[in-house]
Amino acid sequence: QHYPNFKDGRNVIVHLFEWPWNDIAEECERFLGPYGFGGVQISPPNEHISGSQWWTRYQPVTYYLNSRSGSDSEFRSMVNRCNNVNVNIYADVVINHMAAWNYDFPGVPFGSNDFNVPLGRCPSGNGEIGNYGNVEEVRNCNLVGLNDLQTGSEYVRGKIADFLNSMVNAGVAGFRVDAAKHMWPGDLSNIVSRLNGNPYIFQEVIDQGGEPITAGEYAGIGDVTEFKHCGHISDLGRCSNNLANYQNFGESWGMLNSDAAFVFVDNHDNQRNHGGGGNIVTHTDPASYKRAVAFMLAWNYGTKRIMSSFSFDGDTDRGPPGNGPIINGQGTCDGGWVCEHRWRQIRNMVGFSKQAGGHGVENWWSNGNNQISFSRGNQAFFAMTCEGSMSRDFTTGLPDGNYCDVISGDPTDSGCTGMYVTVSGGNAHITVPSGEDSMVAIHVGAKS
Ligand code: ARE
Ligand code: CA
Repeated sequence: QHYPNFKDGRNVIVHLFEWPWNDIAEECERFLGPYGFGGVQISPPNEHISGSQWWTRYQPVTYYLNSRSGSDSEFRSMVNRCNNVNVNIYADVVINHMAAWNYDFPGVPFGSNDFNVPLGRCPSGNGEIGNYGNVEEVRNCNLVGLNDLQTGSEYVRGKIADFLNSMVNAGVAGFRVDAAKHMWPGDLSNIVSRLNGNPYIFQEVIDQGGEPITAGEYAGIGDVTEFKHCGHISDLGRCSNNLANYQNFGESWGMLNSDAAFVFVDNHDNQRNHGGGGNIVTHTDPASYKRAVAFMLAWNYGTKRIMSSFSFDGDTDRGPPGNGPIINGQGTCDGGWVCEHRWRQIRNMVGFSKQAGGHGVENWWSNGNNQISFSRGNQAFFAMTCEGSMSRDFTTGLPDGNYCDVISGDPTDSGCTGMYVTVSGGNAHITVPSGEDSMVAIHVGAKS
């Protein structure tokens, strides 16, 4: 289904890529709950091949909830602790395939008659996907050697549904379906129909145009990743496409309907040039990245996910640092963990997004070029410049009062550690700085 089962008006998901379950539980209680995050996308929780590379998680061996991130009991404890502070858990599920080996997985069990290649259902000569223009090949052959399941079979569907239901029963709120492009929509929809409750479904389908399989084919089952968003929002972050052009950013740009779109700036693949990467802005370019994430969170399009990475210094196979994330005295991370979600400009825009809720974009203004502002109903107001600093009277659409700019600082009990903005008669004189944080963001949740 399309509804993420968010609690308490929360509406942003963070991907805590490769975080251990115990650390996620702590993070829910000490940070994600208080800052208004709606949920966490976790790395695949079931047993996988061994090895230090991050991508071993995408090679399942059994459906036991036992992985590099932790044991079955640690998993259950994490789900409970996060749920208790209104933060949902969304599991990344690898159900198109098993590991790249010999079609024998006794721990499920799956044998050679559960896989498309040995059953003779893959039309390519070598059992591999080579041609994304051939739909049958994309869906019935092996993706980079990964043993492709025959998801048309009653037995395979039942095993997958049992696996997913074991997590629903533990309190998981939804699933990221890995490699959904490689599954027939009818098979996936049958599996989803077997699930208990109403878990949120978001499907990974890389659709940049130019292939016969489209993201839209999956929109009836649940949300679908909108990869076109990554490039467009990266352009915005880098100030390489006029901000004024973003006035109608959404469906009319050839992207999915907002109701079905799952959006993000970068993900664990394209930040390291896997999965059709390319020109995507990441944490390695902080100024551009903060602008891109902030605009995504301020805007009213799609269900939003923030990336939280570990650094890999160009080594695209490198796995996570051996120890879990270390939180330093500034409240950011050390030990090789980037924790973009803890950067002030990003975490505070999560609160902005919660406050903006379902309110539409209003009071759009631009100088026709590279300076913009808009409100979200009468709840929140955002301004950005890619063209020097801007100082002017803005129509904010907000009730009168003193607001805290959550980009330059944090609201405190006594006021604000950053810039104050005074709204009077709905208007405010604001100076938006040029340079690293060329934005101002205020909302009624941070008003004195
Ligand atoms: C690893 C090794 C391989 C080896 C394989 C088997 O890197 O060399 O052959 O193991 O031993 C991840 C990694 C892979 C890794 C795999 C398994 O990215 O490198 O392989 O785990 O360990 C396509 C799919 C899309 C997929 C991307 C990566 O359509 O679904 O490729 N993304 C998901 C995950 C990945 C994960 C998998 C799927 C597999 O997010 O993290 O792989 O579970 C065009 C097409 C795209 C296509 C893209 C491929 O853009 O439009 O559809 O994406 O090309 O470059
Ligand atoms: Ca398949």
